[in-house]
Order: sequence, then structure tokens, then C-alpha cells
Amino acid sequence: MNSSINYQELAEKIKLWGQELGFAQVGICDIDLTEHEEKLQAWLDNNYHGNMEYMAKHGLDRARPQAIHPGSIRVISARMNYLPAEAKFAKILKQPKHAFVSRYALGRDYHKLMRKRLKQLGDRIKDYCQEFEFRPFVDSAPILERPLAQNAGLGWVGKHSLLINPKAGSWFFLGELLVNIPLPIDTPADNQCGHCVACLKICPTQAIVAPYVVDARRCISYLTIELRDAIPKELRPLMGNRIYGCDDCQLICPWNKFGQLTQEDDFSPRQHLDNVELLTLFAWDEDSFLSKTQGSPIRRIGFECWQRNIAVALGNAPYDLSIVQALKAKREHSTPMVIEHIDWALEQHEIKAKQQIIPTNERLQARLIRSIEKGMPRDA
Ligand code: B12
Ligand code: SF4
Repeated sequence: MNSSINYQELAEKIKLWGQELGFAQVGICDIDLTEHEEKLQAWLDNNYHGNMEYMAKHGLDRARPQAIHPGSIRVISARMNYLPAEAKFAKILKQPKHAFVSRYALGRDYHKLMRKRLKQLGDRIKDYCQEFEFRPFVDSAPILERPLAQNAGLGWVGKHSLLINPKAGSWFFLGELLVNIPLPIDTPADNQCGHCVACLKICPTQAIVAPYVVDARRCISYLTIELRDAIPKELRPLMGNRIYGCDDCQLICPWNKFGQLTQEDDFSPRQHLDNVELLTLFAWDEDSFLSKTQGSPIRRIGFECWQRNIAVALGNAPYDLSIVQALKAKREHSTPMVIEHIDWALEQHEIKAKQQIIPTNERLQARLIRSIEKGMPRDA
């Protein structure tokens, strides 16, 4: 290594450059994740990854950054806020005929944006230090990003398994550079969840099966984004109007009162996705879906899963003839998987329609019985 480089000074510069490039915070840690190996294996052994084959494929390499990028000895971990102004969470979650799209997915896909900035950060470091080698990652590598960020002092892994920062909550993405120079490392953040279990309690599908352990197969984020097959019937009613991702465990987290808004215009909502009716989105055909979701993370789930998710949300909406008509119309030219979800939604509306009629009938019957009784002789 080049002894003329003052790594302490360089580490300070890196943090400053990171902020100039739009990162809310940058920290540095070593690559040792051995303490996570056993738990990661247990998570995989329990099949908590469901159909996410890429999780099982890389196995314990996720806890071994050097296996992904040989020669790495440090990780530069960075976080970027994504919450747009006026997030309108509660408002939309309370309106069952509106679509709830997770707040991270309202605007431009973060992967490209963050990777580009991380590459710019890497290039700046390279200009300063010739022997510097790096590889930027944002979700793109099988690597435990949250434990690394915790070790780099960016926050702690909360009971919902997401990284929480004491001054910024959890509404941020993570990304990192694996690097080959001996930068000084930061102090890992302390866990401050305490006795709070609000996220475990609020989760609509009870996906947080124990503190710090998420069974992805139950998580609405997995069901709406990662799963390519039919959504298990027993979980559908619990999904409400959430058609892409879920924010509930973060919404309830008391640390998110310190949540910070994004500085990136690119994360601003597109296509009014922060406040749009389910029927408007259900009316999109495949061409509209592809053009309207250009550059958005939503595009990667594809039109079929998009329709599947909206069909479930429509099934969860209160009875409405226009919803029933839209479901029936779409049924004519949908794939078998979407048809199955549409049929489920129609069944829900049949049940709701009956429930609306039955109470009226019961009331009428009761009135009828009362009037008959009144007109009847005492000994009848
Ligand atoms: C796969 C994945 C998912 C899956 C699985 C979630 C999960 N918890 O693993 C699904 C699709 C469900 C998902 C959902 C979401 N995700 Co996601 N996801 C990932 C991804 C690609 C990999 C995560 C991973 O490695 N999981 C494997 C498991 C084993 O990891 P783990 O949960 O940390 O495992 C530990 C615990 O299980 C614990 N453990 C296990 N057993 C036991 C037992 C005991 C006693 C204890 C104490 C601990 C313990 O030890 C394990 C090892 O450390 C990361 C990016 C990355 N490369 O890290 C993004 C990432 C974690 N996701 C992210 C986001 C934003 C989300 C959502 C909020 C999106 C949304 N709004 O819908 C939700 C949140 C749901 C939730 N509560 O987790 C962000 C999180 C940012 C942050 N602030 O932390 C990341 C980092 C992406 C990014 N680059 O920004 N995600
Ligand atoms: S994202 Fe939603 S479904 Fe997934 S663990 Fe959090 S609250 Fe539960």
C-alpha cells in the first residue's frame, strides 16, 4: 500500500464527497460478517426466502464480501433518503378504492441512480489514490447490506430487519463500495429498539415472525414484488389496497418521526402514483403499463403481476358495481393467473353484495313479523 496516503484524511474526504454526491451519510467498516453466517443459514433453512432463488443460490457468500470481490478489505457504506414530500401514507391506506404504492417506488428506480453516484464517488477516490480498486453495489450483489451499514455506523438493524438511523429513521436506501485500501473503520451503531415491538404487531400478515426475523413468504413486499405465481388465498384479504410493496412496519416505527425527506427530484411521484384510484391503474393495457412505468422499479414485476396485485386490492375494496364491471371486463382477455385472482375478487364482491342485502332483508322480515304479530289474536 502507498505509505504516502493519509488514510484518516482520505476517509474524511470520502464522507464529504459522499454528501456532495447526494448521500445522506457515508461510513466505513471491515468485511467481517462471520457472526451473521449462522443466522443467515437458519433463515435460508427455514425457507423464509420463498421463491427468491437468488437468495438461496449464493448461500453464505452473502456474509463473505471477499468472495464477491476478491481483494476487498473495507466497505464504504452509504445511505440515500427517498421519502418524497407529502408522502400521504395514512390518507391512501384509509381509502380502499385507491392504490397504495410503497413510498420508495413512487419515482425513478433507485438502483441506477445510486450505482451511478457510488461509481462517481469511487472515481473521485481513485483520482486521489492510484492503487484504489472498487466495485459499487446497490442490491446488485449477494451481500448483507444492512449488517454492513450497521458496522459502518449508519444505524442499527431494527426488529423489522431494516436499518434505523437515530437522526433519520429508516426511509433510505443502502449502497456500498467494496474497496481494497485500509481505511480507518467507524464505530458500529448501538441497537436502540429497546422493548418496542410496534412493527411486529402492526404487520398486516404477521411476517415478522420474531424480532429481527422476516419470513419473506408472508411479507406483502415479497407477495407484490418478488412472487411471480399466485398469491396465497389466505393472505389476500390481509393485503388491503397495497399493490406494490408495503410500508407499515416503518410507518409505525417511532424512530421515523425523525425521517428525512429526499433531496432527489427523481424520487418524486410519477403518474400520480401517490394518489390514484385502483380502477385507473386497472384500466391500463400492457402498452400503457410499459410506457408509464419506464424508469420505475415497478416495471420489473411485469404487467401480469401488476394486474394480479390490483385484482387482489379491488377484491378487498368495498362493494361497488363499477369495480365488478371492470373485473368482469378484464377477465375476457387476461392470463390464467390473473383470471384466478379476478375470480377471487369477484367472489369477494358477491359476498359483500349479499352481506349488504341480507341485513336489509332481515330488517324487513323483522318488521313484517312485528306487524303480523300486532294484527294477530292473543291466543294465536
Ligand atoms: C431480499 C430482500 C427483501 C425481501 C426479504 C426481506 C428481508 N428482511 O430479508 C423482501 C422482498 C421481503 C424485502 C422487503 C423489503 N425491502 Co428489501 N431487500 C432485500 C435484499 C435484496 C436482501 C436482504 C437479505 O439479504 N435478506 C436475507 C436475510 C437473511 O437477511 P436479514 O433479514 O438481515 O437476516 C438477518 C436476520 O434474519 C437475523 N436473524 C435470523 N435469525 C435470527 C435469530 C435471532 C435470535 C436474531 C437476533 C437475528 C436473527 O440474522 C440474519 C443475518 O444477519 C436487500 C438488499 C441487500 N442486498 O441487502 C433489500 C433491502 C433490505 N430492502 C430494502 C427495503 C427498502 C425493503 C422494503 C422496505 C420495501 C418495501 N417498502 O416494500 C421491504 C421491507 C420488508 C422488511 N421488513 O424486511 C432496503 C432496506 C433499507 C433500510 N433502511 O434498511 C434494502 C437494503 C435495499 C437497499 N439497497 O436499500 N426485501
Ligand atoms: S413490509 Fe409490511 S408485510 Fe412486510 S414485514 Fe413490514 S409490515 Fe409486514
